[in-house]
Amino acid sequence: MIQEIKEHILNVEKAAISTAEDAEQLRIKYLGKKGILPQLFKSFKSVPVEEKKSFGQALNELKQMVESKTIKNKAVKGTNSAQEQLDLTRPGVTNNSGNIHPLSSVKEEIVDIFKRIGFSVSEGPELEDDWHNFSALNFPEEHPARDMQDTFFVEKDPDWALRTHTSSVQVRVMENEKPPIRTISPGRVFRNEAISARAHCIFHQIEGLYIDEGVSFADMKQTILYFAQEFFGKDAKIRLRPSYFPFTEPSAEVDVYWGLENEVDYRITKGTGWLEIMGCGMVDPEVLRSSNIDPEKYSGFAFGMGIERIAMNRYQIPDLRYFFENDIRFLRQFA
Ligand code: 2U9
Repeated sequence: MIQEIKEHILNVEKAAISTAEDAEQLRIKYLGKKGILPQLFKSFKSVPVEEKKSFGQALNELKQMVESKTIKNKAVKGTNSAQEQLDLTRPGVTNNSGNIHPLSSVKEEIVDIFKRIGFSVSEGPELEDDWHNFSALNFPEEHPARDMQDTFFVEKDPDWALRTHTSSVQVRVMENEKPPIRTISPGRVFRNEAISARAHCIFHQIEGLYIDEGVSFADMKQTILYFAQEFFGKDAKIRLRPSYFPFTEPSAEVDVYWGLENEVDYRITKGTGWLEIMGCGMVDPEVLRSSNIDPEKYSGFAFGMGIERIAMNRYQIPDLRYFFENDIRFLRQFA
């Protein structure tokens, strides 16, 4: 019996297999339901005890031989045509995968920095009503931002417009959640502006809001310094200049020290070394009250930045329009 198995092993070893069909034939002959191996396994019972061990080993050797011969040949010669067999001289298949848009990667980086200190991310509609975009944020009726020249209103219904900032999302958070609120809202915003190298009618913002008992101007400064050092490097310094926004009081513009070494053209820091990166301020008590948050009990700070502006600086992009043209030669540089 063992001699018979050894002959099978030799036969399988010698078997010439040039197509998947040959491999399948061999598999059926040995491993098929009525094949040689199942028959041999059946006869195992009648083998004398002292021969069982070597019989079993020989059977396993045969089985492995058949399996390796059939599987290997099926994979390599997965076709019947000799011409179509593996051709190692053929050029490789190039992987044409896309890459993350520079605005998305800058946005993700900023979002991650704030997530690390407990901010959640909130999103909301791009088409907004007058309340969430303007009134709840303390914009007076006659404020120029409400003007047709700055805002894309829905034709025939001036109560609806494309949001001009993502602060509207944060108004919705204030209406639906109780303090403590710590949230950032990244998103697309729309302003009726002439398109140029420095301005576009569509751009992206990230705004942040922190409301709790006892939140102070010092908390705001420290949070912004933390952001600047995470994003621009641990030596980054910031300075605040007084400013005005309807929704914050007091308000400030934030500059980060960028130095003059990177000043390839005078426009970046205008020769001062300081680069404007965002606006911020303490949330106006009237804004808290509009969303039913008691300003006697709670205070908060907010900030906002334009993602294009930060990305232009990070990648030294001279014209904001590149971000929106989807020119593959521009986008591939960020792969
Ligand atoms: C609520 C209350 C206040 C968000 C803020 C700024 C300052 C700001 C601009 C930066 C450049 C917009 O993209 S930009 O043109 N934003 O300077 N934004 S404070 O203030 C809020 C937000 C939500 C409820």
